[in-house]
Amino acid sequence: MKIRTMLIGAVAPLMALTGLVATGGAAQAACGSGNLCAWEAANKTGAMASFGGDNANWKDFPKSTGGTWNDVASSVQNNGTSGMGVYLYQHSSYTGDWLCLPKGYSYLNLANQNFNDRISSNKWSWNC
Ligand SMILES: [Ca+2]
Repeated sequence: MKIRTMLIGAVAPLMALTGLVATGGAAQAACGSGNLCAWEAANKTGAMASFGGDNANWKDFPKSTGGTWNDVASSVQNNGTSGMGVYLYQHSSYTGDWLCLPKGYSYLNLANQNFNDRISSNKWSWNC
C-alpha cells in the first residue's frame, strides 16, 4: 500500500521514476526484444528470465539455478517494443503491492523500491 500511495498524486511522475535507469550499455545478459526480463540478483546478475505477455503466477516458471521465479527477482528490465509499461505485483494474479516499469527502463536493485524478492506476477499496461 505504501508504494501505491507514492505513485498517486501530483508528484507521481517524479516518484515513479525514482530508482529507474535508462536501459543501455553492453555489459548485461541479453534480454530479448519485446520481453520483460528479470534477474535473480541486483545489477542484472545471476539467472535471467524473459517474460513475454502477462503472467499471473511466476511460480509457473522454473529458474535455471533451482526453484521458481516466484519472489526471486532483484533486478528487472522492460525491453518491450510496443511502448507499454509493465506492472510488477507482489502476489499472483496481479494483486498486492505493485511497481510500474515504463518501456526502456530498468530497476537495477529492487531493494531500493522495497521490492526485492517479492515479484509474483506481471501485467503489461498503457497506463504505467
Ligand atoms: Ca533475488
